[in-house]
Amino acid sequence: MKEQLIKITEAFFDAIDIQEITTIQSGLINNTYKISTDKGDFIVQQLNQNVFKNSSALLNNKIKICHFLESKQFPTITYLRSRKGLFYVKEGADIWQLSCFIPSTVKDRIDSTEVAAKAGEHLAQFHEALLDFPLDELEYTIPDFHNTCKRYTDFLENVAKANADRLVLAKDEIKKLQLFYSKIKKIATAIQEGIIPLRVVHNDTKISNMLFDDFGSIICLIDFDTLMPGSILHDVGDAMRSGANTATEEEKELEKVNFDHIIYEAFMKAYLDIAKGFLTKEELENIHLSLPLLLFEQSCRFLGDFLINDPYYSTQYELQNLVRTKTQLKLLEQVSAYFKL
Ligand code: GN1
Ligand code: MG
Repeated sequence: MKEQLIKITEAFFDAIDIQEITTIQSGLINNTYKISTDKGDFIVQQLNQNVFKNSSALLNNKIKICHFLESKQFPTITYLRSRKGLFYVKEGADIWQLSCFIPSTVKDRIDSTEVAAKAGEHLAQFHEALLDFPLDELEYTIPDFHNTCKRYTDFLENVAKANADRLVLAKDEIKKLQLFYSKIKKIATAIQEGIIPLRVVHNDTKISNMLFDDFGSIICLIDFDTLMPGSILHDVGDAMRSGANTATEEEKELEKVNFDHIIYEAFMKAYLDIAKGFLTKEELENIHLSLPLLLFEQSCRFLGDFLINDPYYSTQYELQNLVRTKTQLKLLEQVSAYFKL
């Protein structure tokens, strides 16, 4: 690995001495490393081109948005240009990017109402900062990424072609998702029909994509791979899917997984204090559906992947995508009871 990383970093610097390499484990999609060098610390990331088939769309979106945020002095990631003047390098068929490492703490979940409020505030400020970014300058890096209706039909297709053993293991979860769809269909359709407006959103706002300082404030959001037009409901829901879980999406002991409504309410209050200034009536009326929508969608994605032997999400053990599904479904049940859905 070191030899490969030397080759990549040398495309950015004339001479560079890599002193230490650390693999960053938290993402499920790309390969990410932190390197400590004589020129400072950097993040080197290899794009997963099975997932991101349109790499130039992704690179365009990322760089345009980072520059736009920088022009507003809104904190963001800094990508470096290679010696050829590009924001990436190609190594064979692989695409790599290099960005400045930001000393910070990464959290999987939110542990206090103060942090919840700071996260809600930051997400609203992020959406607000992007209000005047022209939507038509962004490309769709993954079409239908948060099209929940399509995620559900894709899931049903995977049920139809499932591995027989896994189908038996997942029969209760499949039934739960089939029963729940009617509760989420209306809002999912309203998003597809544009009743809920399209805005520039992040689309992957799990808490581990927020960098925190020592005081629990957010330094910036990271992982702009899926930044594209979408609904703010997706960002709010995805932040709370991880933030308001008393455990993580990987927890095997389900009794540890619970919906923390105190964290949820603290986050939402801070988010809405700012966002009520720019959200439409339809967004405000439906904002409480953000979390169940995303929990449902994520369950369809994890379980759909499990049923066809995990081609999408990286796994370290056999039943991991089923475990992930169960954490999302447990939260979905509690959240539905909380909102009386
Ligand atoms: C993936 O990039 P990463 O690993 O943080 C996924 C998200 C899921 C998440 C679940 C491009 O995010 O949509 O919510 O896993 N990203 C993509 O942990 O599919
Ligand atoms: Mg991501």
